[in-house]
Amino acid sequence: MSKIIMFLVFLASSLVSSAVEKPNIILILVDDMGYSDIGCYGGEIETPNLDVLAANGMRYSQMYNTSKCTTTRSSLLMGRYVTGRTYVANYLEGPTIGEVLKSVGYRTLWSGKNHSSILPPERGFDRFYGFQGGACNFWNPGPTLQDGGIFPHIKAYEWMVNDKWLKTYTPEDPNYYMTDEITKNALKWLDEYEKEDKPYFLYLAYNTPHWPLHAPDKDIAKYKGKYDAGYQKIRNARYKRMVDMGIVDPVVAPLFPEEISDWNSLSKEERMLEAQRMEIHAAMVDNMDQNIGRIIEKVKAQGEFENTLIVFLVDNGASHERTDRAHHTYKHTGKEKMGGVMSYECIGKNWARVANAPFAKHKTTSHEGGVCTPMVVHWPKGISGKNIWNHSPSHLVDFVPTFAELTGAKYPTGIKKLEGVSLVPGFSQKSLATRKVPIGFNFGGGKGVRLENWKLVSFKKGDWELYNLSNDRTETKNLAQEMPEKVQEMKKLYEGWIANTSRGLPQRKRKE
Ligand SMILES: [Ca+2]
Repeated sequence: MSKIIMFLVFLASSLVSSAVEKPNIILILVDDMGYSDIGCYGGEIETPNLDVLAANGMRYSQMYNTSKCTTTRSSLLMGRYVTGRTYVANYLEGPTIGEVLKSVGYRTLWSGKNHSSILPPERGFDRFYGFQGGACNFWNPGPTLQDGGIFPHIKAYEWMVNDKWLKTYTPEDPNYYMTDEITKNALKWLDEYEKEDKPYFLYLAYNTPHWPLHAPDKDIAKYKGKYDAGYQKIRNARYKRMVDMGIVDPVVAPLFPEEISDWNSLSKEERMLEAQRMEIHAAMVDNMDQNIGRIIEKVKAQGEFENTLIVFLVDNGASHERTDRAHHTYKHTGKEKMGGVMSYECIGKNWARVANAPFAKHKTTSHEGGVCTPMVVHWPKGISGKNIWNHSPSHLVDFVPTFAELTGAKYPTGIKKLEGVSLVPGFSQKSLATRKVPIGFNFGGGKGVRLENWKLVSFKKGDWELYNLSNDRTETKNLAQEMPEKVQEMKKLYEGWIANTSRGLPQRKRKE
């Protein structure tokens, strides 16, 4: 019996009938967005739909991802830490989140980005629309234009569209925009399965606001001139809003003193281009929120809103990477319209540091700006209270234990135990028992470990840094010199954790 089939047998035997109606679960994962980009986390970007979910639900202040797309997505799928630069988890170590939920009767749907090496329809997902890789041109993911003309494309990934695998995907619709299409597919499935007597798990993996910066003109127009004040002023204004909204305590979480270029040292033209980049980033986030609004509207229209758990989070902090062209030999003229199909702009490190305020650093680092994500959770039937902040340190490996507890699914025994803990007690505002297991971080040059309020972290060849997050949430006072014994204790914890994570298997290719 193959290992995968064995997991499914284990899981099927755990099928329980429950008097309580199982909730639908909508898990929304977005890509490379900053901690304070959305309105309900202090951002100036308009996100009314998420803000309403937050006002009627719960926000997390210390939820963690892995600092990078691939490891986050693999960790989320498997409920296990996937680390290193390997990009590939050991998918035979246990069932996927889709398989876990399918075993207790869920309809499992996945629309958007994959970026793991599994094929969703083979591993627990009834339906998949989306692509296998990390980033696409939002206007056209294919290698040619609709009229067959060549344009500056990124690596053209395999797509699944209308339940068929395609080597490359050039949509017929000249007005195609990926974020909208990811939503449209999800809405189509919700209609298709409306009469079915099964709860659903919808994994909505939007690629936005990842590079390249692409957004509809009408959304960009809303932000015209909004970023002309420059990096420092926008970052300070965000921080002030976070303080005024009670999101951060200025004593415990001063704004991290990031190195950011002096806006006034830029030429007039550079300032204009930089402001334009952030306008498009804002438009992408705004557009994403509009799409989330369409999903909410559908769930309400189907009478399912009260018993649908909606979770929103980001796969890693905003990206410092500077890329302004496609990955191939197209010769850029410099006259491509920014935000259009021919352009490949990104926000770069200065705006990333604004987007990640109040934290330090960015994507790929294990500092808070790399790994701490906003998380909004909404579930009228299951969350007691409204407008609540949850301050328990948590990690996306907690989703499998959480969803298993909520649905009665039994994770197989006899294999490596799950490393996460269930977030369910927090939904009824019960304090989580102090988390006894560490939360670990490792991607590329970033590594770290957190237990209770202590965090040990380093980046590239830097020394270990030690922080007490209970009184220094933004990692401004490194205690490593003062407390060498604590460093040693945390280092041991890190080494024990990393030895147990999933690393380094060869990537598996899809068979024809
Ligand atoms: Ca990402």
